[in-house]
Amino acid sequence: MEAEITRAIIESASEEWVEFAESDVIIVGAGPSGLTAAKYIAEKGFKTLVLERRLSFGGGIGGGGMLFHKIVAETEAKDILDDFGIAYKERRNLLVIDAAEMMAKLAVKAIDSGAKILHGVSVEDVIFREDPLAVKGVCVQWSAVEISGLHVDPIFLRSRAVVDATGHDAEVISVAARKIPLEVHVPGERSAHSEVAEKEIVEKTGKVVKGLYAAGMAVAALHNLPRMGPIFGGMLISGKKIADVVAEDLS
Ligand code: 48F
Repeated sequence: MEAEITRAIIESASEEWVEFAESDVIIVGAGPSGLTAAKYIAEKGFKTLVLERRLSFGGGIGGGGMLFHKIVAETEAKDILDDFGIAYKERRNLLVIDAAEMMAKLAVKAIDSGAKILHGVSVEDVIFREDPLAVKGVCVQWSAVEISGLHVDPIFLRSRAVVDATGHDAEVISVAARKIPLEVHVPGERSAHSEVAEKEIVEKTGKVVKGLYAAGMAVAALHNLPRMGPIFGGMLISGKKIADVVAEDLS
C-alpha cells in the first residue's frame, strides 16, 4: 500500500509536469488578477498554467481590510463577480464581498475553466530570446528550496505568453528588467489614491514586451501608479483585460 501511494502521487504529478513543460500561457501568481486572468484565458481554449509560491489561493484577498474579513469592489466589477458566482451586498456605492468566498470561488472557476494551478512553486527568472526580443517562458523552483536558501538550479517551463500577476513587487518583470535588455524599469508603486489607482491600473494593463504581460498590482509597480488598498474591482477587471490582450496576441 505505502509504495503504491508513492507511485500514484509521483507518476501522476510527473505526467502533468511533463505535459506542462510547454503551455500557451503561464500566469505567475494566484491572486485576484491572476485567477481572473486564468479563468478567462483557459475558457478560450488556451493551455493555461498558474504558478503560485504559496500553498494557498487569493494573494492579498484573504487579509481583507486589515484582517476584517470583507473587501470591496466598484459596481463596474459586477459582471465579473456574477461570472464567478461571487455574492456581494451594495453599501455606500460599493460592493461588499466576503474575502473567503472570493478566494474560493475565483480558484474554483479558474480550475473548472481548465487552468492548472501548481502551488509551492516560485518563478525566479524568465527564458528569453533576442532578435527579436521575446520572453519564452520561466525558470521555476520549489518555494521550499527558495526559502531554504539552498543553491539548487531551477528547471524551465516554456510558454507563448507569461503574465506577471505577482502583485506589489512585479517580481517577474523586475527580474527581467534587471537581467535582459527589456528597456523597462520597475520604479514601484506610489502611496494610496484609490480611485486613480483602480482606473489607471486597468488602463495600463497589457503587454510589456513580446511574450510578457502585466496584470493587477504588478502594473502599478511597473508604471509608478498609486496603490488602492482593499478595493478589488480593478484587480478583477485587469485580469479580464489581460486575458483578452493575450488571447488576441496568441490567436
Ligand atoms: O498580491 P496579489 O494578491 O496580487 P494582485 O492579483 O492583487 C493585489 C491585491 O491582492 C491587493 C491590492 C489591490 O486590491 O492592493 O494587494 O495584483 O497576489 C500575488 C500572488 O503572486 C504570488 C504571491 O504569493 C501571491 O499569491 N507570487 C508573488 N511572486 C511570485 C508568486 C513568484 N515569483 N512566483 C510565484 N508566485
